[in-house]
Amino acid sequence: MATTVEQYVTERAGAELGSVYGAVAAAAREIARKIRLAGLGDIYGAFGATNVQGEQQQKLDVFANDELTRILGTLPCVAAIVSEEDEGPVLFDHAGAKFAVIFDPLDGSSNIDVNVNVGTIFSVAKVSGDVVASVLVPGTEQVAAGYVVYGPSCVFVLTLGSGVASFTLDDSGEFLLSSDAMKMPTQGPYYSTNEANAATWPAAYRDYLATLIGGKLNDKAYSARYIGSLVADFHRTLLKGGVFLYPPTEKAPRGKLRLLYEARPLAMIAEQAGGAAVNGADRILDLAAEGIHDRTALIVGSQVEVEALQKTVHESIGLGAL
Ligand code: AFP
Repeated sequence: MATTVEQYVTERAGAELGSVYGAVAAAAREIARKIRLAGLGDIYGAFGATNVQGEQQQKLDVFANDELTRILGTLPCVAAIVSEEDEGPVLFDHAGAKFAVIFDPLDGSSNIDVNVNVGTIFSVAKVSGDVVASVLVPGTEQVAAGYVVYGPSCVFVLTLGSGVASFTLDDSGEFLLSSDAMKMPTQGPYYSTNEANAATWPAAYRDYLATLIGGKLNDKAYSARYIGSLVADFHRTLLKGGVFLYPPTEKAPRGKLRLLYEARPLAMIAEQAGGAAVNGADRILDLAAEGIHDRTALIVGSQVEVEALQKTVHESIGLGAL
């Protein structure tokens, strides 16, 4: 018998966390259905409002956020959800609840209208006392993480802090185990970045990219791949190896991506698959957040590429060897 997401998590981490993953899977199934049929309903395009990040909300952003909030809100073990789309946490009146679920409901949503992969990214934190304080602590305290990529097939990837597994949505609406013990290659064939921003990156990042393009990192020949949908770019990097980088830019000097909703969950998955994730100088999972919507630079991928980038950044800021 094939294993569902909820069964897999329940067997390894108990029924409460199993129910959280079951709820995310249920929401993802609805989101996947909505995306699949998007062209047939009035679902493409902007919702007509901006979110707390100042970005145009797409109709599917709103649907995905509502769906996750609604389903997770029914679980007695969930104290709160913290969403990229909301200004603050949504608290539930569940006595003794011990988890907060932190998510980007639909990442890469500007790609929806052109039928390009998008995704849901999430992590689970333990709540003790104040919800916000509980989620600002370094990412090493995360209980678990995962993402769903809505692509040619719909895939749910998760870590419970010990390895990475993936599940594929079947025709009956169940995510079934399709790959256990996933490993990221130690050095990959791809780099993935928005090179149009390179002129305003710190020089160390330009030097690093020139090293990759010049075949000077262990004589490896690289190809470029960039979708502009983090989940999809990360998923390829996880499977094939290489590096995804979104460095600081003039427009976003602290980076564009969100520490809580994007960088931390993917960093945990990358590390659990044998890869690495840094903000340039420091490991992503060691960073505490100042606010729930903090942004960060993100360099994530195979060990060889991420270590080489970190070394280049350290040298550029005079930190010396790692
Ligand atoms: P949207 O959700 O607004 O499409 O943003 C997507 C995203 O946060 C992330 O998924 C991509 O990696 C990144 O932005 C792409 O940013 P650029 O368009 O600046 O390359």
